[in-house]
Amino acid sequence: NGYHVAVVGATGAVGQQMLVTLEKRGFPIASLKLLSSKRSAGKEITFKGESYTVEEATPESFEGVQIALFSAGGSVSKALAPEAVKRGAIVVDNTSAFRMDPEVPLVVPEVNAADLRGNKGIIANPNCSTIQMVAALEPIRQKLGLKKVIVSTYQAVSGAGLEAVDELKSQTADLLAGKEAKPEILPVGGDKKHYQIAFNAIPQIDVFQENGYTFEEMKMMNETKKILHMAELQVAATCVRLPIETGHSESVYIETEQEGATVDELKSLLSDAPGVTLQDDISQQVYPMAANCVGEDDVFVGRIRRDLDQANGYHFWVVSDNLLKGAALNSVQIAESLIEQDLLS
Ligand code: 11C
Repeated sequence: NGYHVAVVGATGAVGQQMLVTLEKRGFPIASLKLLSSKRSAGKEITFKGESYTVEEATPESFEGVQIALFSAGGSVSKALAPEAVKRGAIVVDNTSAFRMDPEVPLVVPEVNAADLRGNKGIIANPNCSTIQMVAALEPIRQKLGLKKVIVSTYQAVSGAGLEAVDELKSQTADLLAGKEAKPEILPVGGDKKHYQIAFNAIPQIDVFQENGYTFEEMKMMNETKKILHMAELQVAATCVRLPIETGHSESVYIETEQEGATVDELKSLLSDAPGVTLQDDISQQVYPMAANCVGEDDVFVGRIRRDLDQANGYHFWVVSDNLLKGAALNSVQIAESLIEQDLLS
């Protein structure tokens, strides 16, 4: 009983968390295929006590697959997601390959699960830093409306993959041992220059665009408008990488349509919101922190304040595990929502 499932990119940082999440949530699996690039094929992975050999993903791998969770990079998704769909699978794609395609729903189930109904086989999982922000914005938008969002991020290296995590660890050890740092990956694998991430803050995530923003910043801006169905929303992002292994943090400033809501009203909206945990008690120094969100499913919100000049302005701090709600968990929740809505044959 259950579904024929494939995980593409099973050996990566997100792929590993997809398997953890499928197991933890008891996702109904009739059969499981673990797929990867040629380089990682042949590796053994244990799932629910059984050993699986990772196979190289090819178009034929998707014969008989009903749901394919992709997280192996944009080029793999572009090449193989349509092949999977051709063979009858529904694809949940964790890359940026199809997110802005008007035919492709971009979904955070707590926010816009209904968008799944229009799918044509591919569903996009948003960027991690977008997901945690919209989960916090939606309950506020529903009650108070939303005009403007300005966000600065403090992002963990696992967003850039396991090699970036290794780079942070080895660089930190080298520097503490008095050796030279040898940056080879961050800020972006294929870019012209690489910078030290240990003991640093790098204001570049993903490649620069012609307008001066990075692609990560543009993803946050464009994806937020699409998920909230608000093309007119004013959004600006600044994305920064910090020497943190896992857990993205965000400082968010918003202006609502309605003026004058109190901080307690915002707290109440957020504490009732699905997938959100309010951690906000400054009298006890309670606020969300990256180190505490690792392995947790929720989006944590705290430090809620009214702007001192702007009657409809608010500031808050949003933290979540970028590999879970930011990626693997949200993908599995999309699959669960497809089942709930009877959209998986
Ligand atoms: C990061 N947010 O932290 C990125 C990783 O578009 O799915 C996710 C990239 C993406 O580096």
